Amino acid sequence: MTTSDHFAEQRRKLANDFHRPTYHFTSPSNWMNDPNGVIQWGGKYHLFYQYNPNGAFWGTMHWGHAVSDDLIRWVDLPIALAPTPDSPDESGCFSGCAVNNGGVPTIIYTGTRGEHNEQQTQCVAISHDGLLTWEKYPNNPVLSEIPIEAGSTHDFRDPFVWREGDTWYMLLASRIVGVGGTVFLYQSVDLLHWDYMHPLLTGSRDKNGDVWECPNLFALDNKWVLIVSGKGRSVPPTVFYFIGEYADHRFKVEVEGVLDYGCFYAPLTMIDNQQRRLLFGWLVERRSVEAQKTAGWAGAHSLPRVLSLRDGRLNMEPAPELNRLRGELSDFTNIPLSYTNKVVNVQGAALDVIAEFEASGVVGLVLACAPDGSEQTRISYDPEGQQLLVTRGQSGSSDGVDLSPNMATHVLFPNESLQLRILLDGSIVEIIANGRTSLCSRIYPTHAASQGIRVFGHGTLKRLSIWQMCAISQE
Ligand code: DQQ
Repeated sequence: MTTSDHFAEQRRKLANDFHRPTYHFTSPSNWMNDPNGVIQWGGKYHLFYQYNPNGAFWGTMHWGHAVSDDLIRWVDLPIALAPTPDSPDESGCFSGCAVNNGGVPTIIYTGTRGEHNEQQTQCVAISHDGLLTWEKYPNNPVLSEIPIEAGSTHDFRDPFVWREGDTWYMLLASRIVGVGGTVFLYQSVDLLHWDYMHPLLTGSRDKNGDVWECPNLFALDNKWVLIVSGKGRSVPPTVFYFIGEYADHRFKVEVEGVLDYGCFYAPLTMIDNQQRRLLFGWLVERRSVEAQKTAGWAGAHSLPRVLSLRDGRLNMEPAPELNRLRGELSDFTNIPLSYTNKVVNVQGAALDVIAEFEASGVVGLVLACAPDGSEQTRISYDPEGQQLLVTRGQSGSSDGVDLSPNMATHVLFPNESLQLRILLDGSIVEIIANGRTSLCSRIYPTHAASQGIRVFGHGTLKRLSIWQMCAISQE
């Protein structure tokens, strides 16, 4: 059986699971997490991802690989990186990036050793056959020493590399013990010998987490943006962004924000040949490991988002290529709302929804609703409290599933209406409000028939457009 037949077979076996997304990328089966090494090569988009081929749980990290002509439909390729016994990545090939080094596709990633992946060093691999197979640099690791100011820690990972003139720069995510998450800046002329420069930014432990992971630094609309994933004792895993000036290899923060208020984590960005800065994130499961193992798969990626700056804030729009998956449209305008739920005569578990509200009080939508309303997920906005809320108490099974509400602060400008873009796909609910507040959530309805839609609130639903979405896989 070829690799592609094998992956197709795995996808076919899971195709009837109505929690599994149909138009978001997920691995053929088993566990996946962070996007890795996203790069455009020869016109095609390559997506790598943290992958455990041994089951639907985190461990033995490999790099899965998929390729796409259009950013939306992905073809599975063979595993790109696997741990090599008795080597710096013998326990795992952790996250990293891919760059074009004078025509040579090059991956820079973190190799781990030790039972708890506690030895984290930076490794290089190159491809001679157009990104299909990868040869690890024989003298790996290329960097193993953690800067002394970090203190006593083993967190030292997730290289993000870019080029300025003839010099390569790299950020590595780590922590300064007792202070907070940090990103260390390095430079190199050949991607193999790295000189440490200084911490580019260190967060506050209480606000941004004890440790940072998966950094990104890039120019955007005349500013620079740093994105990090932070976590720790007082902070659940959260993606933070910082906008500011980057000059003389120092970063001065002007604005900071939370990139997502739900289950979106460890994003990676790339620039494509249309000069778009694209962001891919991991949508974390919100059910027990046992439930994941029973399902046979875990993890998915967000739809790629195009980043821009608007009014000094980070703006995110799903890549317009997504519109090619739109099927039947149901369109409504100027629906007067009453506080009780009004049934919208549309059903679906794979939907792209645009809703625009003129809110005089709390307004919202109910999705994934059972015919009798016994199961439902409520998305509401309170203009007074400036809060976007996803209520999951009735979303479905309570067996090992997180039913707690998701909340985001969302401030509307004077006279601005509430605009919600909702991408519902099986267990995935991706919400972007007015292009700038992101809240991704996971739900696990118990009935395949929980597909109804209702609207409610005080005010007017000026526009409601609902597209049925086509699946991206043949299986
Ligand atoms: N996931 C990887 C690490 C990274 C973490 C391991 C973030 O490289 O720090 O699977 O989700």
